[in-house]
Amino acid sequence: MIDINKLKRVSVLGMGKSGLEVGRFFSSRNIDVFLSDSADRSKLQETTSLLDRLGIAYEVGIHTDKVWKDKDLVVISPGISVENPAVKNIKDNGIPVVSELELAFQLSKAPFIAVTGTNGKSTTTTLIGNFLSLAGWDVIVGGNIGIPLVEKAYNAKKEQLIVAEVSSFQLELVKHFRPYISLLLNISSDHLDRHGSLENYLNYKCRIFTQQKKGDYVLINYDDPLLMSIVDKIEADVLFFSSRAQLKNGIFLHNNAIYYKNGSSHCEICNIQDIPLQGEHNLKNIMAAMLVALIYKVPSHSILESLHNFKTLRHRMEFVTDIEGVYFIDDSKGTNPDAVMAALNTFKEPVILIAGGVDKKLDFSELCKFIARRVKGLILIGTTSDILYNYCSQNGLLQIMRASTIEDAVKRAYSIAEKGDVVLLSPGGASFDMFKNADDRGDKFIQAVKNLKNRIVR
Ligand code: UMA
Repeated sequence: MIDINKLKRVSVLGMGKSGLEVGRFFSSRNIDVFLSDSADRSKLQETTSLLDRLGIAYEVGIHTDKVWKDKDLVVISPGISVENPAVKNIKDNGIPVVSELELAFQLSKAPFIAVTGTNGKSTTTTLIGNFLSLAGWDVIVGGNIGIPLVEKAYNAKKEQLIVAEVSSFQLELVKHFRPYISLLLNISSDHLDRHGSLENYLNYKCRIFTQQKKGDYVLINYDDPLLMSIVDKIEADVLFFSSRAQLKNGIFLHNNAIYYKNGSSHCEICNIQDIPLQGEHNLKNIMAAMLVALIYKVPSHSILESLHNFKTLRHRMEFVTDIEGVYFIDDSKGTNPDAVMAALNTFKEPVILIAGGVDKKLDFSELCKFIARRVKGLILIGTTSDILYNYCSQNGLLQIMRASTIEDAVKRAYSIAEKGDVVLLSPGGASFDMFKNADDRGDKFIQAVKNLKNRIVR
């Protein structure tokens, strides 16, 4: 286990959100810290001037041996794979490597509630945070959702609760990570460019419960066959959630109401008409979050009050505006095929889909069959344009256009839209080909829609 009082010299690989936070954490505790980032100096100007101001040492453009020489520990940013030669070199030289998640866990007195899955992680993490804090718990929400945890976890008191969104990237480098409750929401193809196969991706996700023991909880989606295939590996107590089956142990949907059953106790939590979020996928996210709230004995009325106050997260099925009766929806965080299908399933209206992005080596054949059946038109952006174009046209979709920029995509979508249609940005790929990240892509989409509206509605 990491003893912060014994750490003298540490380094951090990657100077993004996570790396920067870890650097500041160690530096403010007078531990000699060194940061290393392989990107060009020109891309890191803001970061390097901040590090200069803070007096933190760093290198850019390359990971040299300075990263591991005379170091007690190296913290690896989530975006850097364990297969990266720099990480292998550090390990080969016998220096311990951890992810920021593992570091945060080891330094925390507060228990962790950890949420993973391919889709719905941020929504479920936020819901759990909301349910518990409205019921009076002192909650810290963070992790992959965009809030590094190390500083908050180190300062947390044991009565507090840490609700962490956890990615497969962060789980690559955990060792003792043992949440009190872990949630596995769903598994479908994602990040295969990094993990190589669906099996490897699933194995990394399973690390969320490897250290959990009886008395801890693992909450599993009963409707997901891949997740059900790993239940036997779990030592902790398992509870299920389902929108399709009536369960003996867990939370489920039956006759349009949500029920909780545990042994002989059985109660109705609410009717689905009381739920403001749309789509079966959201119903499952809500049930998973409710299970956590029920473990902490949060009363149903408090869960419902919290649900009513829930605001859609940024860039996740976020309503932008309407232009002459055409509705624009931003789902920039829909970065894999399942997310796009879930997004399309929430609309009864005709949809013009804007999709495409970085290829994460995913199989788009099922998605394209679905798109061809479901959408009125498809506007393609980014590096996966060709793959999507070929599959969708083979499946009979006639209205397909390519766009060079997001502005162009918005204009083309509007040109074929009629009153009552929905224009949906749900890319099904990562954003780094054309944008800084998914937030940047969403922001630029919103801006493009607003610009178009200003030109049209005078
Ligand atoms: N870098 C190197 N060497 C390399 C590769 C990258 O130095 O070989 C550098 C890059 O030049 C860059 C830095 O590493 O400067 C970026 O680090 P990072 O990719 O880990 O990004 P952070 O800004 O630190 O954000 C990370 C998570 N990013 C990823 O997992 C890719 C964020 O999740 C997370 O919110 C944040 O830490 C705080 O915990 C984002 C994400 O896309 C949202 N996650 C994936 C997803 O949700 O699908 C897993």
